Amino acid sequence: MTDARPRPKMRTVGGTLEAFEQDLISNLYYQRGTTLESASGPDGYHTLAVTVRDRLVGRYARTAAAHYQANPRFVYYLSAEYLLGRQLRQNLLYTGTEQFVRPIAEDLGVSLEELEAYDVEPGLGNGGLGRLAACLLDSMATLDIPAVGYGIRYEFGIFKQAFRDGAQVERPDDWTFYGNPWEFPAPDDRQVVGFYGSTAPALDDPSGLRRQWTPAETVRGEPSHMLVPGYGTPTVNIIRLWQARASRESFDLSRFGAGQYKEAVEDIVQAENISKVLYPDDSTEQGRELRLKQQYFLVACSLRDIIRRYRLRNTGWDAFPAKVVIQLNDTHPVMAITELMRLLVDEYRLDWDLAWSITRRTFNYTCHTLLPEALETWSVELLERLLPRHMEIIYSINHFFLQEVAATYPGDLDKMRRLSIIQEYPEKRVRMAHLAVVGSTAVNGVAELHTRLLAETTLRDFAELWPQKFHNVTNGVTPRRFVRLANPRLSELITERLGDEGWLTDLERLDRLAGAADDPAFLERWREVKRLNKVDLTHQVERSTGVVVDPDALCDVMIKRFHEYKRQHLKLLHVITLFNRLREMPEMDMVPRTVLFGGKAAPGYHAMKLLIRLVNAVAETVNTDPVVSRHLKVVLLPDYNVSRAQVIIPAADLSEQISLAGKEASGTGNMKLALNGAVTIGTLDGANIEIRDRVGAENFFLFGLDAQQAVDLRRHYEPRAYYERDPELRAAVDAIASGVFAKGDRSLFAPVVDAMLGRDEYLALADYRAYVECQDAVATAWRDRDRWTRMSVLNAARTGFFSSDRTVREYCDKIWRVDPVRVEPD
Ligand code: 9GP
Repeated sequence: MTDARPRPKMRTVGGTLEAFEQDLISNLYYQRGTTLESASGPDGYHTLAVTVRDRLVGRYARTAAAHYQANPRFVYYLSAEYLLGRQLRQNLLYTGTEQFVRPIAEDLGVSLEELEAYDVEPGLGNGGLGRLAACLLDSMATLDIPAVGYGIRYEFGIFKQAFRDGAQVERPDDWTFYGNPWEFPAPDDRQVVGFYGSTAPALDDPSGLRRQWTPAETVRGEPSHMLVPGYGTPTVNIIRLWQARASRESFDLSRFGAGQYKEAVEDIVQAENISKVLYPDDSTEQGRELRLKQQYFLVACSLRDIIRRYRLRNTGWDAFPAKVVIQLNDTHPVMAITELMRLLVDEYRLDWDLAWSITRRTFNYTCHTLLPEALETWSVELLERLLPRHMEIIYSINHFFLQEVAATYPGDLDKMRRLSIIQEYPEKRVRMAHLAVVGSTAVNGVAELHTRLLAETTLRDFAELWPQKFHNVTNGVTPRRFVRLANPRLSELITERLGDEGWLTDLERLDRLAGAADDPAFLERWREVKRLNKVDLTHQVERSTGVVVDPDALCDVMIKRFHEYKRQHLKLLHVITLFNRLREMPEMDMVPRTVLFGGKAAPGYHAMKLLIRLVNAVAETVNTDPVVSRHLKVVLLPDYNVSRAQVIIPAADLSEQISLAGKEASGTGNMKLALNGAVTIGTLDGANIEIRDRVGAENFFLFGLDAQQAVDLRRHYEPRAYYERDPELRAAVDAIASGVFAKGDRSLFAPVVDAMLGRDEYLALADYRAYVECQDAVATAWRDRDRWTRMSVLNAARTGFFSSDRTVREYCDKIWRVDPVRVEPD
């Protein structure tokens, strides 16, 4: 390594620059077995990653020691997904080593950006639910909360999205292909999990409630962990991930010897399929069984690990709920309730009532949906086969619960039927949300409207029975990743204006920016930041789609999973309306816009895959039309993920949050976008309402039905009437039907038109006119540069409430009742 220029002597928590450089060289040599002269790109990345990671290891060791010493109450967060995003930049920032890397890399003739290209996003998540889990872990560490996240180490994650002829194709996300330098294997803590088999009475138990399960199959859970550092604190928590491995006996040596190679490894393949992918397609019986296997695998491994940890410092079971609080992230890990009962009653031989009291005091449940179809149920037949003992336990829990219900509502059979954990018709199924509510101390929704609607509709009978169980904890996002890392330019401007970086851990300090909204010089700089971010985005768009977009156009962004209730089709109707207007009046003075979509559709969700195809088809038509494309561009960026979000969000001017009111539990993209100065166009849904309350009605473009109006309208809704009476709407729908976006093929997108004119489940046609008018108001506001920039500044200034630090504090106060544990500083 050359040492051409004198470099400043720097010392941070990450050590000195010289020490960092030494460690890099030594890691390259001893860990990668190579030298500076012959190192490849992946060598460089891995060496850098390991060198940065090692700065966290000392902190992790001190955190573990402090936790051991304090023996505090721990939060154990159980989640099917974690959408962590790339780790390198985050860990450079959190260790204070960012400043070292640039000069060193410069000397070596390689840029940080080049190295970062090898930093792959862990394929452990899917959408808002998983990203929320990642934000909460970040905030827990930042607030020194003793916590462990538990999840599955999916080999292929969800999938990588590509487009072929505009259609989504799913490719495996082989995210560990080059290895994952951020992860530590922990083979000593492996667990064994059983499936199938039979149960028998425990001979010494007169109550009949204790039984013996003999599984027919076992699988090993191999743990590893990734470090979760806090920002501005030495606390480093972990996320523990389980990967399924066949038990040793699974390899059939005799078959292998006989040349039956496929058969010899059959059991291994079966076992390891459990952690292959996130959310395996559940449209087949096998797919459903695999999903349930995954869920049980996660909770069985995690609970044993939690008990192991508890027993390091505690004896007996009385203190268990005082030391262990388990948060169930949605219904996927809810089988943990029955598994803890099984462990306590069958294996640790506690009596049923004590076990139930411990269990109920240990668990809490966060519900993330309002869609009844998203509340999981499992067929009794499948459960009896896969987890026979758990099914018995569910029956017993339900039996005692319904006795309680009968005592509260004597003779009210209808109430019992509605509350029961078992749904009887049309087939017997276990309602996981009911099990979650019955087995938890606290249940929470994720935005005020969501919590209210849960209590009034989806979980109404439970909210009447146990009103004190229900809480609201509005979601939040981490400002470290979604402002500081994603938007360094804006962060610098904010820090300069506020005087220090305190806002990164106390986001409500952003409200002091409100005063700057009337300072023309500040507005100018704010605009400049946004413009530079838009230039970055245009490069990314061009690189991945070939479409050239204008950085000065209004950047109109809809980034989220494709789902009917989120109404990407409503946005598309607006786009087609603009297209039609421009075709009719080529000379019209339209505000130039780039409409940017990003999002994946579940592989089995055919309606949404067709919509993706339509978005791409409309984009192609718009972008190649010589007249229209002067004012309008449409892009669907492939493979939307956290890294792409970090480029799109800082560049967005307009944030599309247009779900039908009463359907989106919260949304968190809405928060990230507002914090980065995008103005929202949205309905009164999820956390939009709280965003609007804070930023002010004059800084938010509101349209459409509210939740109650939507329910009322649904009763007598006729989408065709809207179509008939609104010429622009008719023209937009007819354009799709005419085949203009499908090279004249009228049949390709006919199902989209049929769905709109037939049932229009999410009332897009009813909201169309209000939406288009609101978009016209957006365009008018955009023309007034100062007005728009003021709105943008005020959106960022007034959304500090939506920090996940505040969310975690609320969980701590209302639900977890845990205290921080301070870790010895560096
Ligand atoms: O759909 C909700 C989304 O509104 C919310 O922001 C997110 C985090 O709370 O959870 C999503 N829910 C799911 O992904 C599945 O229930």
